[in-house]
Amino acid sequence: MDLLSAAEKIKSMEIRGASRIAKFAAEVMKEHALKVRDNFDEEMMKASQILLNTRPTAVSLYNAINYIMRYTGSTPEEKRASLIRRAEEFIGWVDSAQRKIAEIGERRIKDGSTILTHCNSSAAIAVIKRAHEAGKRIEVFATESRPRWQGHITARQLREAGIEVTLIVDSAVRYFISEVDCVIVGADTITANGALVNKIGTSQVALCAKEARVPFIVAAETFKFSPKTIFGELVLIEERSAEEVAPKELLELGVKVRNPAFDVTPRDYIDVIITEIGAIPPEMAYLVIKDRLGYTEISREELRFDSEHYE
Ligand code: RUB
Repeated sequence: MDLLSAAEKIKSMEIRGASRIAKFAAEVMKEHALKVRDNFDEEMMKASQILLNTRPTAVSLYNAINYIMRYTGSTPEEKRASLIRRAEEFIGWVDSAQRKIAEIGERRIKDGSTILTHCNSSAAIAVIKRAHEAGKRIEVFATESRPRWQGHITARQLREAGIEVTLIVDSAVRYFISEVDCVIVGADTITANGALVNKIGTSQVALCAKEARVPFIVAAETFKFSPKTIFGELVLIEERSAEEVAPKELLELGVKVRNPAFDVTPRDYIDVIITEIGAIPPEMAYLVIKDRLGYTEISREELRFDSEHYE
């Protein structure tokens, strides 16, 4: 597949979900590296920027590109081999992290639980499926996740795994929260101060969960933690088109629409973040970025792409 069609697949959300986007980008970078003949560094840099320009919020894409672009070597052949190795390492990281998260997260789910999830997170679903496979009797409330209905994907995936699922409208979360034992969601980005950036509506779910004293659990691989936030950068929230929300007739009348795809849940609403290196409090986000991802103030220059590339 050529680079531009790959980028379009991410933009149009044919490929969506933070870890799937990152893994896909790694595969595309690898494929592209095999095709590049001259000016290897320059061409790979261009490819990185094209991919980064697709969707701005999920830091997994940024972390994938940054990881892959730290290839070494002096000849084009050495560089290509190093880049391909790093892309494969990243793909392996995605797969193994999710297995580990499922294993750790499953222990937090009690037999007989009702779980609520929002949007469609492969990490959250991996935890839920693992609990089901361990023989726990569980039920899931899945929100529709307007305007793109990712909740339908979640409901289908869980049902196909033999799990009891009830689909609810996004605004019914508070209505049902007293029947829920825990909330599990995924992450697009975790900031240095432990806040969660995830599908629009997540923070309302967290608010309801806190009010009802229902544990709010996040399933997030460490490549969802944002090194850029250590340096004070804010996470850019993607705003998508009005057509996703309103029919043409309304738009033609001059009705305005705002359609942010993500929102921010402050760390006080989060009980635990399940990562592949353990179940951690959100307050530990800074250490994950520093020690696990290896970013310190000294390595600021390691961040080869700054936010202007997103604009
Ligand atoms: C998807 C979304 C998911 C996270 C985590 O948004 O918000 O909760 O990406 O998913 P979109 P995963 O559909 O707009 O990409 O755990 O699969 O990485």
